[in-house]
Amino acid sequence: MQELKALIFDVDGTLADTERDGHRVAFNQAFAEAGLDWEWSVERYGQLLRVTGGKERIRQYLAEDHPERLAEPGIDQRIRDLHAAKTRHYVALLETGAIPLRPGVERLLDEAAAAGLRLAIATTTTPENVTALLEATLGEEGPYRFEVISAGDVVPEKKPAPDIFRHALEAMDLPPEACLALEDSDNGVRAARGAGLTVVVTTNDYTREQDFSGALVVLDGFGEPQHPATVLRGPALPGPCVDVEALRGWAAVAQGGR
Ligand code: XBP
Ligand code: MG
Repeated sequence: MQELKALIFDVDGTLADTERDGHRVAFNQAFAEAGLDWEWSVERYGQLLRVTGGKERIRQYLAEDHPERLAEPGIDQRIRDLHAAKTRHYVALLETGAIPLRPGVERLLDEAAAAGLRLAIATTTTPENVTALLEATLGEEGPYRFEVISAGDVVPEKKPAPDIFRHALEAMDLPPEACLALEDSDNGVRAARGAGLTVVVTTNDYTREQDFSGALVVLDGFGEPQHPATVLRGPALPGPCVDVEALRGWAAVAQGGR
């Protein structure tokens, strides 16, 4: 049996609830700054989240709501400029400390590191965003807790393509059987499964109703000893929250013939 050696974390929606009060707000700030009257409501943003990647999301919005804009000369550069402004606003927002880690994340990172598990990140978001989130929540050393940060345009195709998880696996020189992926969305589950990984899902407000049939286990969060997590589907939790013992147990279940 292949022993569990590493955890590969998604960022947006998994490490922190960044989308509604972070990315969405920053997109709207970038639009307003550019003199555009585009405004993404909480609900509209939920629909647009089907498309991963900020530049790709702006393009999808234009295709749906302003298709004539896509034919304008220079539109590709316009999207890149809008997205660069959005990243600037998003990083500034994170630096205010407005977005905390989800409950249980810091505990789990500490426990995993203490148990000798290797830690990596596989995300569609821009690398600067990951660094800013980890520094704002875990301090200057935050990013260094992860030996690999695979992010954004480093691969040609974003989730649900498996490329970003393959990128992280290659960087760690580990087979997928030695790792677990921690995700929050159906796009993320498809990407991780495509790379051969077993997936543990923690849902959030935007992803709760999605189809997680590819995941081994689905929970409502990582939980804390005083605030237990609930398993929504899959094998039971041995204790009140997701810890190294639970992850090792699930990795063993996955090896047992999934
Ligand atoms: C995250 C995303 C990202 C962020 C925005 O998906 O889809 O696009 O919403 O980031 P996942 P950028 O959690 O599955 O990685 O604007 O930097 O692209
Ligand atoms: Mg996510």
